[in-house]
Amino acid sequence: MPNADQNDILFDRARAVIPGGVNSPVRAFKAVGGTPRFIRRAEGAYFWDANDKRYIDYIGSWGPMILGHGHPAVVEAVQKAVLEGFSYGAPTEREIELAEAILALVPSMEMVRLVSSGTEAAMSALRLARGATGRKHIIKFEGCYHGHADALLVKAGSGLATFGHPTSAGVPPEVTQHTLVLEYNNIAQLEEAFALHGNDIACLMIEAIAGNMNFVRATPEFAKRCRDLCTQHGALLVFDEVMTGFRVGLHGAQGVLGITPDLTVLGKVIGGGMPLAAFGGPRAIMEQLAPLGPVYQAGTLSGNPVATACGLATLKEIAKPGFYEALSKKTQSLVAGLKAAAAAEGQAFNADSEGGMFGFFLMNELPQNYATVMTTDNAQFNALFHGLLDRGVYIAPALYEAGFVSAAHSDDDIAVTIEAARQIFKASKRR
Ligand code: HOZ
Repeated sequence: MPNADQNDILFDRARAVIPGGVNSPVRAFKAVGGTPRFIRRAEGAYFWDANDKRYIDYIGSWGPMILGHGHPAVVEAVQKAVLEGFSYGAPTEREIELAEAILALVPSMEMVRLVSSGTEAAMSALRLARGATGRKHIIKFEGCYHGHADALLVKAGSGLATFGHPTSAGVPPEVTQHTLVLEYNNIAQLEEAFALHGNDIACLMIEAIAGNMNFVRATPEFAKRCRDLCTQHGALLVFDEVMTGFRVGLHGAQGVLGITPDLTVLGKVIGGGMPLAAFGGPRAIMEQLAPLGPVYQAGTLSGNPVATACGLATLKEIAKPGFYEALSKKTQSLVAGLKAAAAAEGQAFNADSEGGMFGFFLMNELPQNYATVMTTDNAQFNALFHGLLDRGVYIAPALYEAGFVSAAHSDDDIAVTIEAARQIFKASKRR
């Protein structure tokens, strides 16, 4: 069978042994249809699927690959670490080095704990916030994703007096009854929520530049109101910077917005592509964690020596002078080129970016919240997704995901991407 599609063959095999054929749902292409591409290898700004077709990669493992795939300094650090052992379950000097490097770059954090995934970090930050304040309630925003801990898989109730409803089977309503889900960028609603529940709120958790409803910024006024209301009511402000940390800039979304959160949740870039995440904040709060304090948290692979080597090598590269200026310029040129191509073909379109993270929308205005993002015409997005994929450009297979540019993307990659999008916009005009 010389022309058999190897992705189809692998997908059939995968579905027999892995639910849906994937180990994380969005990879299944359910939203866009078609067969997921099974990746064989990656290098720089590209990866190759099972048919050996090359794609310009704009997901970068959903954020971590800020240097591109296989950066020589990172590969060298990982190879060296692997030879010294995969995991010890005992402390290492490298964990201290990584903690010191993170704290030096994120001034709101005085102490940090390393864990293995963003979900774990967000879940632990939440427990810490509740433990440190002695309160139960938490605020989150519709469209912000903080991993799949039970209390965070929740949608809004019918009003501010009713708390959230689970969005997943297997989550008892009792577990989400303390989670209040509010509309992103809605200051009036936020004020009302604090007026009603302020003294019972342990924390407000937010992606201050949201990357799980495509790319939506908190307005500076909204972000400031979050900070002020938390301070006023003794609640902790938790910035989930799993996506934005070291991605939108060297000091994360908090640096971009000039807001100091109480706790910060990190992941993705700090592991450079290996399973590593973290949460941190002021010493007095972090010392509530076991073994010092009463809030329990632990992990066999936390601070793993290979993952920390990968993260450290990545942080060293991105902290070099001019790194974010160059990355931002590249991302901005992609966004500007896509906008110009859409305008030339009469396609409703808008786009935004910060550092190496971007989003685009098949509508003229930049959305301010999840409900607006979800008014996107699905069929139009899917046509764009598959048109790009056919032309060797891989963007996230869902309209509610952000995109990522790496230092390895060349001007030519950006130009090829813009031209591919222009062709698709033009073809869709004819339909
Ligand atoms: N949590 C990611 C979407 N925002 C998906 C991660 C993955 O499938 O690798």
